[in-house]
This record gives sequence, structure tokens and C-alpha cells, in this order.
Amino acid sequence: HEQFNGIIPALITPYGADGGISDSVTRQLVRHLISQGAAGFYLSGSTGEGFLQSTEERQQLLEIVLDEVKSEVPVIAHVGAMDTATAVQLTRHAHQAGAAAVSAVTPFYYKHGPEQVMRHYIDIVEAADIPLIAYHIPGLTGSNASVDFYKELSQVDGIIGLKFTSTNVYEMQQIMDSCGEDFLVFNGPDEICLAGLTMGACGAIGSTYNIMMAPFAELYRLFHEGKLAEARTLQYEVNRVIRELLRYDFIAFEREILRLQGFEVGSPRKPIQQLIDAQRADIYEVAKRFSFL
Ligand code: SI3
Repeated sequence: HEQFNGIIPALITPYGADGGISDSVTRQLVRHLISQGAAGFYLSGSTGEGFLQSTEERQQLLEIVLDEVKSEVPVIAHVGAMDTATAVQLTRHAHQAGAAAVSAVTPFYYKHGPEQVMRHYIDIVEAADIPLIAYHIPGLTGSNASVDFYKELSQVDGIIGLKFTSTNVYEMQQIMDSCGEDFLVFNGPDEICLAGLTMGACGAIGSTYNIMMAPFAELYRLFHEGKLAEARTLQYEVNRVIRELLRYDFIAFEREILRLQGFEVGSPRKPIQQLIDAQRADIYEVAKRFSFL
């Protein structure tokens, strides 16, 4: 699975004036990110607002991105859902459409035991012949699956890795150690990208790569050249932006930065924060200060 590495934006989903997915802006954004070093795309995840989209929209977005990207970089379709049936439906579609892999959060809202979560993942992986990357994001799902759970999961045929979105780097390392070298672990929190890579993550999937693709691609390159001090300097620089971003809903902030950069990606879907003029003015100042403009 060598194709899965590098810095992979969890794509912001561009919406048009009618509120639906914008075909043209999606293509524009995807092309731009590839030119800046994107090593793949992760669609309809947390950043992509997958849970605020219909099943048809998630399929539509995947088809647009695959058509634009051709086979230049791998496209990972997030198919996670509260219910197994939707995740299975999206998986079958992703396979037919030609995605490189699917990924799914642990099912959320209801409290399921490990056996039910395992069954959910097995049902997804058995639905189609396409690799599956599990998605650990306890801060949003409330489901904190254990290291032992992931060890068992890694032994299921077709489950090739895990996107690990928690700043507990020790836990990340314990999962890597238990699951073996072939099991891919992607760093989730962009603010510890370098720490995750240092610990052994094969790459990183995250939201701020939509707005800071170039410095993160450079950080990844420096890391692999063993230039750790330079990579760390870059991590510190991007974290100064992330610190500003975290004063807002991250999706609202990133959409505004993209808009200022000429990508008309539209507002996030409610109930995500809708920016007022004073907030836009503040983000404009941040963008100027950090040379986004
Ligand atoms: O599924 C996704 O869209 C992600 O990749 C989520 C990603 O890990 C983000 N995590 C959360 C909790 O939103 C990060 O990219 C995060 O936005 C960033 O590190 C800033 O905190």
C-alpha cells in the first residue's frame, strides 16, 4: 500500500450558490492542492461535512474528484455513518466509482460495545473489494476504542490502516507497535503532524492542509530527508496559524481563508458557525499577517 503516504487534505467540500456541491470549484481546489503537493484526498470526513450531506451528495463529490484527479493521487472516500447500511451502500459505490480506499469513523451517537463496532467494520469491508482505513476520532464520536481493539481490527483482511485523530501520541505508538509494520497509521491532528511522523505515521490526513498545503508538503519532505530542525521550524510556523484558527470553528475559518484566496467554496452548512462581518474582518487580518494573501 505504498501509494498511501504524504500529506492528504481532508477536503473542504465546495458548495455553490444553490447550496449544492459545486462541480467547478471542487475541480479548481483539487487541482490547486495537487499543484501544491497534495498526496491524495480524503472526502466527506469531518472537514468535508460528510455528516451534513446526503448519501447522494457524498457519492456525487467522490465522482467529481475522481474525474478531476484521474489516477494522479489516491482518493479515499469517507463512508462512515451512524448506521451500517449507509456505510455499506457508500462503500459499494466508492468501489464502483474507482476510489483507492474507503474510511469510516467508529459508529457514533448510540453507545456500542466493541463487538458491535467490530461487526460494523467487518460488514463494510465485506461489502466490496476495496481497502478500508478505520477512523479513530474520540473527540467527535465519543468512542474511545482501545489499543487491543485496533490490534484485533488490524487482523481483519482488507482493513489496511487507521486514521488516528487524537493528540495522544503514546497511544498512537502503542497501536503501531501492536498492529505491526504493514498496518498504516495516518496522523490526524495537524498541530502534531511532525510528532506523528516521527513516531511512525505513514502520512497525515487533516483539515488545515486545505489552506497550508505547501508548508506541510515541505515539512513532510524535510522529515524524510532527516532535516528535523527545519521540519520543526515549519511545524511551529503552521501552529501559529492553527492557534488563530482554533478561536473559530475550524471549517468556518478555513472556508473564509479559501474564499480570500479565490476559491468560492461557500459557507459551511448549519449548524456550523456562520461568520459575521466582524469575524471575517478579523480572519482577513490573520490572513494578511500570515501571508495567505
Ligand atoms: O476527517 C477529517 O476531516 C479530518 O481529517 C479531521 C482532522 O484530523 C482534524 N481534526 C479535527 C478534530 O477536526 C484536524 O485536521 C484538525 O482540524 C486540525 O488539526 C486543527 O485542530
